[in-house]
Amino acid sequence: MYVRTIRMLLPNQRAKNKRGILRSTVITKAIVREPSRTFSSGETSVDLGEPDYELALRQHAAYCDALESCGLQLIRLPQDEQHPDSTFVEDAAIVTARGAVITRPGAETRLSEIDGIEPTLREYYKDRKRITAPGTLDGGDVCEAGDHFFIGISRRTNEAGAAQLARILNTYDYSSSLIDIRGLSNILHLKSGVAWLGGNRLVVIEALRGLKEFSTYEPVHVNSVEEYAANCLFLNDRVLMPAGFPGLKRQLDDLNYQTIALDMSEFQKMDGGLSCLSLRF
Ligand code: CIR
Repeated sequence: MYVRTIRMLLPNQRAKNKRGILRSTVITKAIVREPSRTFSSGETSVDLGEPDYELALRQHAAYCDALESCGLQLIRLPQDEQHPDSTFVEDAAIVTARGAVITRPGAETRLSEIDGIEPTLREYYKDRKRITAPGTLDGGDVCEAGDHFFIGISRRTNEAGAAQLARILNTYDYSSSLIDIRGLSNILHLKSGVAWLGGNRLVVIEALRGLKEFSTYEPVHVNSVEEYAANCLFLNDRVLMPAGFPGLKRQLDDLNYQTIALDMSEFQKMDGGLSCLSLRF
């Protein structure tokens, strides 16, 4: 019933909801994968201690519940002990309304995660492209903002990978801009520092403020203490955000967004943001 209501309200992407927020394309599905017992041996560059596996499972379950409460049907992939970081499904593919792209993750240990995602994408996307060597690209570096995509060049995504993706997106009639974040040591991926909130609104961390690529957008600034919260997710009219960040929460409340706060502590320990736990389409 909830999903049908949104469809009726969305004759085009510029429609506004009753809170006055410009809406995005309706998302109906998400691919997720529970963390496996090897979760704590994944890649991480932060020093926040070892994740508690049982707590990570509970946090993941709450995340899945939140996606379902936004009207999404979940495609649940089995745990994969061979790939400790495979719960971060977002890095292995880019899924759009017009086609899917299998990535080529920038961390050696994550390269073969794509083999575990591709069979599922085959079921839903006739049109699948892929990033090829020497290109590397993590989905976490790709921020969709309606018909435009921001692509980060980072420690994981190289120039060749970013350029390949830009060309592929162009064939789907999407525009894109490349943003080099290699000088920023505090964020792993572009989406660790920027999120689209629908319409022309972006959540942006201090280090990315004032970029010319964002000049036509209305920024919602996240201060350095709350940086982790910048990776939030605008989904069917709501915003999923990490719990414990009152500054951003207040700003989103003031802008009339309906937020869902999720405890992400165990994923944060492994350098994971909120968006990276699902592939939404
Ligand atoms: C990694 O370092 O690759 C994983 N431990 C975390 C990846 C998080 N991905 C994301 O935020 N898109």
